[in-house]
Amino acid sequence: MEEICLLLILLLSGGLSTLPPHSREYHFVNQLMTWTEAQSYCREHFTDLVTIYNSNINQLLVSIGPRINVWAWIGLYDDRYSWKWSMEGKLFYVGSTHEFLIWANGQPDCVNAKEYCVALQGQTQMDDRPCGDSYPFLCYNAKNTSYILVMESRSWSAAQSYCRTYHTDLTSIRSKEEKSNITLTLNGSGVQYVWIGLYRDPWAFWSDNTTSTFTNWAPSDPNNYASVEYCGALNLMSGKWDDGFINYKNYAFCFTGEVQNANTVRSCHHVKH
Ligand SMILES: [Ca+2]
Ligand SMILES: [Ca+2]
Repeated sequence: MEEICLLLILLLSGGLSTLPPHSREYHFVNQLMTWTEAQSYCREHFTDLVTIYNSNINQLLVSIGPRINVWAWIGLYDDRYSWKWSMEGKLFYVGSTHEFLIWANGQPDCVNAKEYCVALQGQTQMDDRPCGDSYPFLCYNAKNTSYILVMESRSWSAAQSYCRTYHTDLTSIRSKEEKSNITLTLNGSGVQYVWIGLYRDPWAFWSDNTTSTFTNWAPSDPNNYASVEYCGALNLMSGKWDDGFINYKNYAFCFTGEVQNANTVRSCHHVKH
C-alpha cells in the first residue's frame, strides 16, 4: 500500500537556465526501501530522488511528509571513488583498481566523514586521511621531472600551497615508472604518512546529477558511522539530514521535472566500482 503526497512548487530562478529548475513536483513515498530501491522507484514512477537546492524546498518536503521521527532518502550521496588530482589539466588515470594506485587494506574508509585527502601510508599504499592532519609531503617539479620530499609537517592544503609556490604541485602518480620514482624518493626517509595530490569533494553528488551547495545536516552528522554511511536522508520530524547506510530501509522523497543531465550510474554504494 503506498501513498503519495504531491505538491507543486514554482521556483524563481532569476533567469538562470541551469539551476534550480523552474518547477518541480515533489512526492513523499510512504514505503520503506533501501537507497538503491528508492532511486529505482523514483526513476520508474517519477523522475528521480529529490535534490534539495534551498531551505524552502527542505521545508516543503517536511510539510508533505508525516511528522514522525524517522528518515526519508534524498538524492544526496558521498562518492568514495570520485578522487581528483591537485595538478589539473593533465590526462591521467584516477581510479581504484590500477596497479600503481593501491589502497591500503580497508581504504578509503572516510572515518567519521572527515577523510577527503590522500596520503601514502608505509610509502607505498594509499589511505584517505583528514585534510587538516599534518604530514610531510611530496612535491613534483615539472621543470626537471623530480620528486621532492618535504620533511616539514603541514596540512594537505598548506602542503599544496608550498608545492605550488616552490615547485609545480603536490605529486600525482600517473604511471608505474612514476610510482617507482616516488618509492625511491621515499626510501629510507622513515615517513609513516606523506601527502600526495589526491583529494575529493565531500558530499558532492545528487542522484539527478545536478549540483547544490545547500546543506542541512544535523549537528552530529555526517558521521559515517561504522564507515558505511554514504547516502543522504532527511529526518521527517526535524528536517535535518543524516548520512545513512545504503541498505537501511527508509521512506523516500522523489521529484517530477526536467533534468539537464542523463542519469548517472554512480551512487552511494559502499563497494568499489
Ligand atoms: Ca582512511
Ligand atoms: Ca549518520
